[in-house]
Amino acid sequence: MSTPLSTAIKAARTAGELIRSQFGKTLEVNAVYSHDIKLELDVQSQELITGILLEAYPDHAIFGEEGIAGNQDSPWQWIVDPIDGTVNFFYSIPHFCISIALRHNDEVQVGVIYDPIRDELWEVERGGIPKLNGVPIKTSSRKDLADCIVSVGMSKSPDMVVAATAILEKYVRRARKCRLMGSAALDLAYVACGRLDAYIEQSVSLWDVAAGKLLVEAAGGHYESNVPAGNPDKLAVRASNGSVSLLEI
Ligand code: LIP
Repeated sequence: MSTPLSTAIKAARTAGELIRSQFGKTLEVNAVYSHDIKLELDVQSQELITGILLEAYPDHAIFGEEGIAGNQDSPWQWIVDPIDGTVNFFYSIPHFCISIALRHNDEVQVGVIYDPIRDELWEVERGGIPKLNGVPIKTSSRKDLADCIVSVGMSKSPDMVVAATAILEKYVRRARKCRLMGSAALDLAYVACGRLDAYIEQSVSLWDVAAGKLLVEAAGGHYESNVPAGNPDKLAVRASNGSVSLLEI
């Protein structure tokens, strides 16, 4: 019998096969921005995911980077990023993923993040054990910022690039290393399994972080977010391993 988690895993793996098959090939570009690119493959991936989710749960809502579908009045909402790290994908940088979350009213119940290049799948159910490829995970226990690796996301708008640069300037002097990797969902998955110790980004979308939030919290980490002034559709996110104290910016 399928469950929301098994359905999300099926959708993530199926979409992963699609985008992996196109990796490194010439891609149809739908839009180019100063700090972003939109691909037709993003749309195709979300259509594939939507078909699987609504076949299993026809009365649910879909809210994704490439649009909405299903019953928008449903208290059950799937939050989908069909390719998180689209610019990496377009430049053949093998660091991107699919992120799928299910929330009931405002509480995420299921999260799945899948990296189809490394074949790494992170999964979590609220109240359950977070796993990477079926093996339980937990955040790192590093407490001293000087021992930590901090990923700082560089968002899409010029003003957020300025904000992120200021954050990078502070952390690069105090952390062991900073990273800027281009996928919020993978950043959160890496915090959850101890590869990173913190992730900070000033302007991401709900679909970038919905699954990763549940994963980080279930793995023992700390996650906080707020809505940036004048940017109601975005989130400013700070996530950590739950042990290190992050700087007040
Ligand atoms: C990306 C995020 C990344 C952010 C990029 C972009 P997308 O999501 O994962 O953290 O810095 O600006 O928003 O657009 O590749 O799905």
